[in-house]
Amino acid sequence: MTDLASLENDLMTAVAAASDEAALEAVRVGALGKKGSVSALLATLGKMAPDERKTAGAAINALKDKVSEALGARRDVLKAAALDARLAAETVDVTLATRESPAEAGRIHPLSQVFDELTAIFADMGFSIAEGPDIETDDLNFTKLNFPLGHPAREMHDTFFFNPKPDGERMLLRTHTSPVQVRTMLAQKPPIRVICPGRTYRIDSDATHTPQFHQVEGLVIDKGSHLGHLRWILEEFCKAFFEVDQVKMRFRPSFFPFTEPSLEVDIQCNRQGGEIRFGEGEDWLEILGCGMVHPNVIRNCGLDPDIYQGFAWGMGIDRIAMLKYGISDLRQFFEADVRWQAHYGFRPLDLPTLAGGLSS
Ligand code: 2NL
Repeated sequence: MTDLASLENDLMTAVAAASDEAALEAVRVGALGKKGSVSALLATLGKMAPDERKTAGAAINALKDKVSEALGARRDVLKAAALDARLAAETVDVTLATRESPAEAGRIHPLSQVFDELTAIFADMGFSIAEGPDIETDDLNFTKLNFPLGHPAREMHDTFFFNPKPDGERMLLRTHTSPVQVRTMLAQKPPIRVICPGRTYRIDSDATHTPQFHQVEGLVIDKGSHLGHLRWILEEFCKAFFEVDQVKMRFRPSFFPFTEPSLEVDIQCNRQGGEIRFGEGEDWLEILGCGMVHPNVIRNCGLDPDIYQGFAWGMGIDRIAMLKYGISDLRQFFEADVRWQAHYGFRPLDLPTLAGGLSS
């Protein structure tokens, strides 16, 4: 019986040690197969005396059952492990690999941001955006706009002129975006509602002037457009742009060759605490010039001033961008310093909208 016990011990060890189903099958054949160790023991029963056969038979059959049961249990374990291994090895990754994030994230320049804000605000009021060339004719930049010959702006020291062409015409870098409005009036029939943002050029250079700067002008021409409409538009613009619920405005008389009457507009602000806040306080800040379009300009642009009238305004984009975003020196806009851009710039997909917030 010690032989049986040690055989049982060997077989159980072999079953436990079988690391896959093939190894386990080899153990089964070695024990229970035709020439297996347990089968060989069972074959000895026939030659035994009945008494001996009774006890030995029971013991050998018990061993056989025990080994069968252990083989079955071990097979279940190995089958489950094999299935787990297959499941782990055969997984299908249905996700797309993410793209590597850029080493450095770009930023939207504050001037581009303000261009987009202006577009959102005025598009909401039904304005179109009009653009024109930076290189203009003297006629569109000055003559059509009622600048008299000999006006200081027409002099070499204020305006960048190109060398005269053979026919004597002098092209120039536009000194304001007004020629875009002139082009609009020449090309379209009223009603006209446009804003014209863009680059402008004057010979001027110090802490508050750069030779190239940015303007946005607006123009409304219809049969009954008047300063009351202008006032409302500018008030809506100021509230939306400076992101305040109310802002007081003040109109002062002024002069421009292309408007009559001409006005300058100040908005209410608070300068206490080294920071300007709009829509509160007792101080005033000039933000734009405006007026009723001069009848000569309307006529010069092919419209009858006895039928059509309207208003226009103009402001410096650099200036309002500096005011809104607390930028102290105009020249920083033009330096292309990436560290400055990282601080003052905007995230590429945060497009300004009236519903989602202009600058948040
Ligand atoms: C300012 C003042 C202004 C205009 C621009 C304009 C354009 C046409 C006709 C009449 Cl086509 N006016 N533009 C009118 C008033 C003022 O700009 O201080 N800009 C920075």
